[in-house]
Amino acid sequence: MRKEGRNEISEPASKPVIHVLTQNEGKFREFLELSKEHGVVLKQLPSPKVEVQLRSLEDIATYAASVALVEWGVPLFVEDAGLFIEALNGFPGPYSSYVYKTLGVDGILKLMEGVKDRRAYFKSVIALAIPGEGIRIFTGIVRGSIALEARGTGGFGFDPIFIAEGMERTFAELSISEKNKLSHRGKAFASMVEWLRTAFKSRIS
Ligand code: ITT
Repeated sequence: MRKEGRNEISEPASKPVIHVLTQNEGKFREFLELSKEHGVVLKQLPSPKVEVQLRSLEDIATYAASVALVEWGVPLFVEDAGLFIEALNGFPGPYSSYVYKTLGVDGILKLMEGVKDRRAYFKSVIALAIPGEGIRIFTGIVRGSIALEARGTGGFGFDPIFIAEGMERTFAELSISEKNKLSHRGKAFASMVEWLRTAFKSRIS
């Protein structure tokens, strides 16, 4: 069912409007700041992103975006993200949301006790859905390591235990804009906006 009657991305003489489905307020705050930096208007749609447990972030995001497109009929995106720890063969990866709710930050620190190889990365997969154009995927990765203990009060999820390459502070010790400059999410969002500007050049200023 189409809930709004127009494709807002093509509105002339105004900033492009794009919708996001997420129930994660930390994630939404980061997207909101990114959208301001990129000159895009972001609106949050009031329904949850459908969560199916598939084996890749790409498949999870694509499925959720397809369902949302049918429901809303407006240009929208969803994001599926995860923390991949090398010494744990990429765990929790696509299971990050569930693992955060069950094991949490302390559980991951416990699994990593005594582990020397602390390399890890965050990956963001954004699935953009545009009526009549289907689904397009944008990804971003930030490499780093798992801290020895949790530090910081900012951000969300596994931020207190992730240190990006070249940094000493955890993601939870950075401001939103500092994190966005380095993060998987910031990179995926920038790729999406770049694609939108090229694809809709005549319609987006
Ligand atoms: P939505 O599906 O509603 O967007 P979610 O929290 O379930 O919210 P994901 O399915 O993408 O989002 O879950 C990814 C989980 O991975 C998330 O709950 C965090 O625990 C973790 N995560 C992803 N990106 C993160 C980041 O930037 N910082 C810290 N943890 C992150």
